[in-house]
Amino acid sequence: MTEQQQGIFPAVCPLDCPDQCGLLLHKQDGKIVKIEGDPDHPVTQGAICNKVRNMTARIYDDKRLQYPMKRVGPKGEESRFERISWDEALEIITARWKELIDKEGPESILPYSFYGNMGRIGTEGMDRRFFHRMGASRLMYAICEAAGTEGYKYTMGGSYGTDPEETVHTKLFIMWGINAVSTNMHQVMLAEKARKNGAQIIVIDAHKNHTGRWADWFIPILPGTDAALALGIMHILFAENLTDQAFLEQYTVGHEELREHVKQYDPANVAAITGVPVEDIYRLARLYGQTSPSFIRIGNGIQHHDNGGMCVRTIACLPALTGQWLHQGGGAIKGNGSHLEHNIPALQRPDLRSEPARQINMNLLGSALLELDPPIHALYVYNSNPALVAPHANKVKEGLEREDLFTVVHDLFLTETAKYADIVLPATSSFENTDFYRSYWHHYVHLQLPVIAPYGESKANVDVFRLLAEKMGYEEEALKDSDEDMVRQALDHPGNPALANITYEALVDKGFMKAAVKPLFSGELRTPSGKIELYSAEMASKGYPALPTYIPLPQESELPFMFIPAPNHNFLNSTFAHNEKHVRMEKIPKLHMHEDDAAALGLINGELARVWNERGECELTVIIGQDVRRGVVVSQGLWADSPGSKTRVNVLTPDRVADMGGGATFFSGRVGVEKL
Ligand SMILES: Nc1nc2c(c(=O)[nH]1)N[C@H]1C(S)=C(S)[C@@H](COP(=O)(O)OP(=O)(O)OC[C@H]3O[C@@H](n4cnc5c(=O)[nH]c(N)nc54)[C@H](O)[C@@H]3O)O[C@H]1N2
Ligand SMILES: Nc1nc2c(c(=O)[nH]1)N[C@H]1C(S)=C(S)[C@@H](COP(=O)(O)OP(=O)(O)OC[C@H]3O[C@@H](n4cnc5c(=O)[nH]c(N)nc54)[C@H](O)[C@@H]3O)O[C@H]1N2
Ligand code: SF4
Ligand SMILES: [Mo]
Repeated sequence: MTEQQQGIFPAVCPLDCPDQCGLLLHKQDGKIVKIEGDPDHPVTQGAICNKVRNMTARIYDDKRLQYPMKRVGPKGEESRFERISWDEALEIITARWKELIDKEGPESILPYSFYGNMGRIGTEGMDRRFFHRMGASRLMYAICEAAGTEGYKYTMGGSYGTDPEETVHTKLFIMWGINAVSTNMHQVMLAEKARKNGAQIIVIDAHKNHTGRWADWFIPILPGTDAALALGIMHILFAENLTDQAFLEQYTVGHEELREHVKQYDPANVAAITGVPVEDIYRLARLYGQTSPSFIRIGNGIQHHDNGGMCVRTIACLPALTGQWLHQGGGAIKGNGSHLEHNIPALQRPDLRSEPARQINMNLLGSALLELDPPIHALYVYNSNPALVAPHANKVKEGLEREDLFTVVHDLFLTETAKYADIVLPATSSFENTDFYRSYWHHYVHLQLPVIAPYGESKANVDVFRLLAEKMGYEEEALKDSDEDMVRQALDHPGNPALANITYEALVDKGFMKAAVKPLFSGELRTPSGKIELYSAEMASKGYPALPTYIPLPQESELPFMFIPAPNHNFLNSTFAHNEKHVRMEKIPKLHMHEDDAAALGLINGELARVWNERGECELTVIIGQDVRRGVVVSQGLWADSPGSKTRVNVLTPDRVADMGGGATFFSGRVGVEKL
């Protein structure tokens, strides 16, 4: 840690947000007193969101955990905890684990984590090494972008998209299923620059939220039907000769098959499926076919559905039809993670695992805890708050309530999940740790060095796993590596020349560096054919349609409303849901509903409604208007419980798994709504 007690220190935002902003931390008397954007960061340019501008309130929140604790009351809401020492905590944990490994085998232990903090050595470094060495059950990290990432990969060979900095040259933006004003604000800033040079902005969404209101043209669509709209656009592009034939011939596979295939998606059909009027489908297709450069920002919203993988796979074909990948600022971004890929085997060391182990989809945590055979007897949760974020929350809760389940939670706060823990461990914030970060949207890699001392007795993930390894008696050198060793190992990646100049030293010197990603489209992709695969033999071999296809959502019940429980503006998933300042900014948990639906139910604006289905119920305040279609209701944010409140929207979400990647289907559920 820097010994300086005053000054301004460079930092990176640790949150699971594509923007990964450069920050400046103002420190006085050893404490961070102000967080602002780093004006020298080329992408984020000094602008940051309100969430992080107010994050000092979270770092020094008096509810922050300061020392390890053990549970002394029953599991759950009422749970009471007692302070213990780190030694005692580590002893209790490892004694229990050793006993389980002896009696039940290591697969009876399940790690559960996600990206509460995006630092790589802390989220997919020492932890992975430790659990590989142990032989624990493996977690399938499928809660966020898995379906869309797999779908995009069939078309484009990996998470390779446009460099967002180039989108200042774009003339047409299609923000497709992304609430970018709240979730990717710097893409909005870049689009604003382009707008000054005449760019148009189209938003396609199920909800006219901040982003829809910002658009030049907002296109409301029925949830889960976006693939049909994309196929309708393709139909018109081929029919009206708006495709780039030279590009299709040189860089794609299957354009002739696609031309035939999309004849069935005539605009009248597509209008009936999507709820988008025929004239609008023509207008959209022609604008897309005639404007260059055009850019599609593919959001997470469209892939949190049963058909999400195929939907993203389909939209990802569009830029190829008009040859957009060869135009500066043209193309698409679903994610850009593959451009910056570090040396994953060197960081995670899967070779430390001696036997293959079962893999458990994190979206199925409830059933995993209740139904798996052989059962899970111990859960270790870090960087995640599954009691609030995982689907089918009542099932998760029932699983966490199991008396015979030994649960450890490592977090900064006593989260809803931690209330079910046997042992709670206090975590440092990212500004107390060393780690490297790489954005999944822009092309920069950042290094964070500790700026402040650990809060209370809190420890970083990496430190806890090193201690646990020692206590388990694991001797491998990889479990003793320092933070710096691990950053070096991860960045040393001959397989990705774009990282060649990015070393630990260079990052210490510069703070952040841009990866040397080839400008524009190189023409060589990591698909089986090396080309953009409009037709995918690989998909066919896995039982998917080889060509982009609209697959209707299964209708899970007869309940009248499709329910979209999306993220909100002032939280980040459930992060900040425990912090007063952010809760105040967000006010109350709401349910957006069409005025005609509300009238039919006798609901008036601002009234509490009961929202329910076969999985659970919650109570939300209805906001009535025309921002959603009839038959669709939208909530925003993953709210923490307050006494007596029923605001956990995930009690309503399905734990069905999407078509690809084991992805979540948060937005494909149905609910009933009634006056309370
Ligand atoms: N402020 C804030 N920022 C965040 C987060 C947060 O919680 N709060 N979370 C972070 C994380 S982890 C992620 S993954 C990203 C997610 O951010 P985004 O990529 O923006 O994804 P979502 O917000 O999940 O959904 C985006 C939009 O999809 C719409 N939608 C839902 N179903 C459909 C559909 O079938 N078709 C269409 N066209 N639209 C649909 C929703 O109404 C919503 O407006 O944001 C990150 N940034
Ligand atoms: N209904 C609905 N549910 C959703 C979504 C949705 O749109 N709608 N979005 C889904 C998506 S896209 C995602 S990505 C998931 C996100 O799910 P999670 O990754 O679980 O996200 P958070 O709720 O932010 O919880 C992260 C936790 O990690 C803790 N943490 C932060 N830093 C550290 C650290 O360094 N060490 C440790 N040990 N803990 C730390 C934080 O305090 C916080 O409690 O939620 C999913 N759930
Ligand atoms: S949450 Fe996103 S927009 Fe806000 S500071 Fe962090 S990276 Fe930037
Ligand atoms: Mo996410």
